[in-house]
Amino acid sequence: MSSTENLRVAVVGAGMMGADHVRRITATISNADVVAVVEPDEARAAAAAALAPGAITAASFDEALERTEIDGVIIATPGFLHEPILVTALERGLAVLCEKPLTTSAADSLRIVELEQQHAARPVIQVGFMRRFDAGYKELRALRESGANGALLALHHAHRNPTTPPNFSESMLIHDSVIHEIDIIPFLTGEAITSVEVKKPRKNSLAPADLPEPQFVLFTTESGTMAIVEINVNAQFGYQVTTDAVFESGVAYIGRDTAPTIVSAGVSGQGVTPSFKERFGAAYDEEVQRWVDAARLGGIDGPSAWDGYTASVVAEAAVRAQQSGANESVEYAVAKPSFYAEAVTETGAAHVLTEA
Ligand code: ISE
Repeated sequence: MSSTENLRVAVVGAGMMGADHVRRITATISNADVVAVVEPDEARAAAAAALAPGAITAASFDEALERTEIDGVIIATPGFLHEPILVTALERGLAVLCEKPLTTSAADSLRIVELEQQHAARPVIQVGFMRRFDAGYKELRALRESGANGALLALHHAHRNPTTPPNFSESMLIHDSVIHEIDIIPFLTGEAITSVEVKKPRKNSLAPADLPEPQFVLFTTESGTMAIVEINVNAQFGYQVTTDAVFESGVAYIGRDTAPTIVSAGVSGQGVTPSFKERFGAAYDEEVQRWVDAARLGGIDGPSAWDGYTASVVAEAAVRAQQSGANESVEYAVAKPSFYAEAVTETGAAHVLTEA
């Protein structure tokens, strides 16, 4: 495509995240149009397409590809449905922004990484780890890189959602939720995760009967930095994601003051964001804009399929740790291919191309 034309985007999956991306591309960011909403649920498809004048609705990705011209695809279906869409997109030479997780198994993610190298001259799949675009996480990473407070010793993460959707399973605590920390820990520390352990405190009686949570997931990185994640997805009160970083000579925290302080009826207090859409709204806007701008030039500007693969390996070890109660080591099957090794930007991203 010419770099002066808008990117023609298909959004696959019109649930909460997919519909939000349709709105974002249409109303908030520039240089892209939603041309297709792919969603088997007709009511959802129509509701999302109504946000994007001119977009068609289709029950499958193949149908959308037959009916309209598409340059890029945002994959926002549940994670276990990502792989076939990724394969089709690679075969068709499309730009891809794939919501997390890349896939729900390390073997499937590795297959995607291999397929991408066969089909493309450079990475074309960006993975939707939006926290890398959040101002707080970027600042924390810069603080660690500056060395101003010495080495980073430990991280405390709280990851709290108000409730879970139906059928949210124990392994989804990892694949759907903790996958964000699995990506952000290497981003913050600059190191790979080497082992993981899970502890389960007293169960919240307000969580579904078959969902033992909250849980504590403890990760260790190459140098011995430890990161503890409280995953707590039936916390009732709202959405909260915080990180406290413990350095040798200081502590830094992010995520506590993301909503305005309200003074009313004799009380002063801070609101809590209702969901990830608000907590990470600005990060999603930046993520999608940067993907669009890179995709129009044939590149990506954010986490790659390789980052998606390494996260899948750690997630699999964490699910093993949920079951075994043991400290599970993390083994990466292959070393990072040179295909993925290019200049690193502020978001840990590679493959940003510039206009000729
Ligand atoms: C959801 O899918 C997300 O990606 C949110 O960021 C995360 O906090 C939540 O736990 C997931 O279910």
